[in-house]
Amino acid sequence: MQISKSIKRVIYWELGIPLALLSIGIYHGLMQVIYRAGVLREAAFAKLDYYQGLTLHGVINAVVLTTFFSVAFGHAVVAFHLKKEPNKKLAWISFWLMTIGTVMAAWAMLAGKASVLYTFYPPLKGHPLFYLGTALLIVGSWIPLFDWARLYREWKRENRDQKVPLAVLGTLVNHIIWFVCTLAVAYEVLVLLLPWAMGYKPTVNVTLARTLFWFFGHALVYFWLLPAYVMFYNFLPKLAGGKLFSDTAGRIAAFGFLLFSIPIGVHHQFADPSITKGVKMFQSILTSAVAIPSFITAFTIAASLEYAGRRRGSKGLLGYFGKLPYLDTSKFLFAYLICGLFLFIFGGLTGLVNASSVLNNTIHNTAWVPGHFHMTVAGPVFLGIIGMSLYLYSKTAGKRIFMPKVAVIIPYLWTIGILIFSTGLSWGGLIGEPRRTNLGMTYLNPKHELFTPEWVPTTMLGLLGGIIMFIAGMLFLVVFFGTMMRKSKEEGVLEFPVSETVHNEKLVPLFNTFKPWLVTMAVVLAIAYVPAFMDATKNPGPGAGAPRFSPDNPMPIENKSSAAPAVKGVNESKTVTVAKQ
Ligand code: HEM
Ligand SMILES: [Cu+2]
Repeated sequence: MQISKSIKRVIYWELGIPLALLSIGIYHGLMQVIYRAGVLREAAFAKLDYYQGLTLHGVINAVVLTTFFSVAFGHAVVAFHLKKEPNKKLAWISFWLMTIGTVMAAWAMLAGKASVLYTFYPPLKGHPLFYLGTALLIVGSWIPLFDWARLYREWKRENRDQKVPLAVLGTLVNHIIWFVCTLAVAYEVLVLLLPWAMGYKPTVNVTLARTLFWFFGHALVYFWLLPAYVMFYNFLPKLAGGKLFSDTAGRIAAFGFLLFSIPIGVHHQFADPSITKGVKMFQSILTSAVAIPSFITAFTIAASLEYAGRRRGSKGLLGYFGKLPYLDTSKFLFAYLICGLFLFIFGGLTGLVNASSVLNNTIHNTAWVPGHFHMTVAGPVFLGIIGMSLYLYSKTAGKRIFMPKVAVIIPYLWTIGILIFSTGLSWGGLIGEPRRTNLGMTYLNPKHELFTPEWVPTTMLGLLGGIIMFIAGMLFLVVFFGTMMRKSKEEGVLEFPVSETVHNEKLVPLFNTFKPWLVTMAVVLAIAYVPAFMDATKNPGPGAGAPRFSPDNPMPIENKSSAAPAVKGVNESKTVTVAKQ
């Protein structure tokens, strides 16, 4: 279909800005593996410090890129499936709020005033503009949901007995999750952190801030993932040359995420002392419930791929894997999605270890954790985002892909990189290698008394995998911006490879409406989170909470004068790796 120039332009900017920033994000990924392997034994390189780089890496890759993309993709999905255009003015207001917020946060990070990592746990204090910028980015990303909901209601009125298109359902579910979970982080930022960072309040309740953060933070991972799920259900079967096995399964999975993706955030706080065992136990069990929509998806997509393979003449139990269009440049998006799906198997399995409160003790804050989540957020999420960005841009702009053969190889190269990288980090984690630590300063420096030779092979694997990922990432940027620089060859249209379904399943009213699900969502949330917030409020820590700390100093900011000797000691011995977890 055709959409207006104005909406096209919003989409292009929302794809292009975060991808341009990705060059900084990926550069710091490479730097981290270099420091960690002990190749660099400095606190900083090119005037950018390890933690400053790690903050830029986490914020750009995992927050800015994912949020901009989800909004752009949502505009396209809603417009395409409902045949209704989003409101131009609102789309631009949302874009500008997100962009101004990003610029503010980027300035604070690049100026070295907010090296607090993307989790910005207090008592580490960042510059107020960092918090304000993040809040603006979030508020900007709320706006489209209300506009899409209006289009959805209009469409419903005109199409009473029809199923809501699955892609639209997934997009709305995703942004409802996002709206609800970001309310908590907005409260954390605006009510707890900003007044404290600006000096109006002397202390902050660290546990409460962390609990609010993870109310948001776990749901955030589903916000990352759901656009990829929309692609797996709606586009992957068609790209593979088949049909979607069950569309009802997709609806059940989407509503399952609505219920279970928020009330499980405490599984990131198994080691927080102020939260009682019962709350941890309950949320640990609910975490297992989230495996249900994931398994539904895994089986449905596998069945759809099998259907595609058999249509192409495959034989035997698993023969269909041999018949898929892995290197077909005209279907390059298939390669991105199938690689993402493959990585997700390992991401899911390692995630089960994290989710078990007992096993979690073994891997908590070790390199295992980034080993795990690069197979999710840098797996299906990232590959879905970059593959779809290229697809969406080239279709709507009517441009041919720059270097199509390279475009189709990139996801395989990335996958090989991640498999090596994550093997190194996971193995390292199991033998105690810490995450969020500039290992080159101490543990991976042979001249240092803390040198730990067991971590040489693990960090070397991390380095090798990281270099391959870096090359693949840079090649993608060349392909994407190379495509942008080309002249349009044909008229651009908004088009998606939409899959038909194998069976024409009956419309089940329960899976065609939001109301009962939203009510149940509120009930489950209250049961899971009221006790958690009560625990956190009851235990603010000694005094009324913690004072402000800067990332490079173990003494509170207010006590600078008395801290001077201690800091000197730390710098001299270089034995302390700043603990930020
Ligand atoms: C060239 C590619 C990449 C490399 C080499 C790389 C490497 C790393 C390493 C070594 C860490 C752990 C550092 C530490 O804990 O000390 C890390 C953390 C992280 N990475 Fe990546 N990464 C890459 C791409 C990505 C992508 C594409 C995403 C997301 C879309 C991502 C998201 C994250 C996040 C969220 C963290 C956690 C930051 C924190 O602990 O605060 N990375 N990365
Ligand atoms: Cu989680």
